[in-house]
Amino acid sequence: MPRKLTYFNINGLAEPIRYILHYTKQDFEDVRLEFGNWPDLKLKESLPFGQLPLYEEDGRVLCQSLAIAKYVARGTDLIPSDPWKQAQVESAVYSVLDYWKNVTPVIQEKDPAKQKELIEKIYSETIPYYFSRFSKLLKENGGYFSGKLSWGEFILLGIVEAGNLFFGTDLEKKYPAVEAIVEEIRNLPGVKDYIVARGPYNFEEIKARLNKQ
Ligand SMILES: N[C@@H](CCC(=O)N[C@@H](CS)C(=O)NCC(=O)O)C(=O)O
Repeated sequence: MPRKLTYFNINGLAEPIRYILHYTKQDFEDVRLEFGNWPDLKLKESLPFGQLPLYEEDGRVLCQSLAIAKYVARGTDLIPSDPWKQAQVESAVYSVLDYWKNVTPVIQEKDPAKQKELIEKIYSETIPYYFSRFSKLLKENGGYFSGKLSWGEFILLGIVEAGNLFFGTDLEKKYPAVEAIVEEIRNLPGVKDYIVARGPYNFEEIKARLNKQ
């Protein structure tokens, strides 16, 4: 079954999907666009909502990173069988994305002084607010969002790493429960090899592009 995931050559919203595909040993074409070539208007117009990631399988297309992540996790042990646990995972995932919605306007801010001010607020308010709650959820549920590893913790890892790339730090270090799950997933078979093969991301290119706009 040919699978294709298209995104930018950065971690962002696609990395948890890449991690799940590698962990669950599903072959896929990992298409990475360079920021310098975006917007590719022809491609953008062909996308269901003009944005990436896009997942393709057997001629069908799917957008929205969470829907894609959950779809590629189906039929694996990453989806809890109990409906309540499934809902617990989704509740956590939506909260992780709520956190990220606070960060994206800061990444996109072009005025350096304003961006500095916004980063300070993210550090003093947003990160402590959300990360303390992610920690609490993980601690209350045996280190996971619903008692065992699910696609939800992959989303958390992806969003933590996307923030780390932008802020130039390791946000999880101050939150041991978050750090533990992040490290657990990074060391999973499939994921570990992928990270080694992939190497680190470089945020300079995206910064240069955002500054040019
Ligand atoms: N809710 C969407 C958001 C997708 C999104 O924001 N994609 C961004 C990259 S992270 C994008 O395609 N930006 C380019 C553009 O909008 O032209 C998802 O989760 O997939």
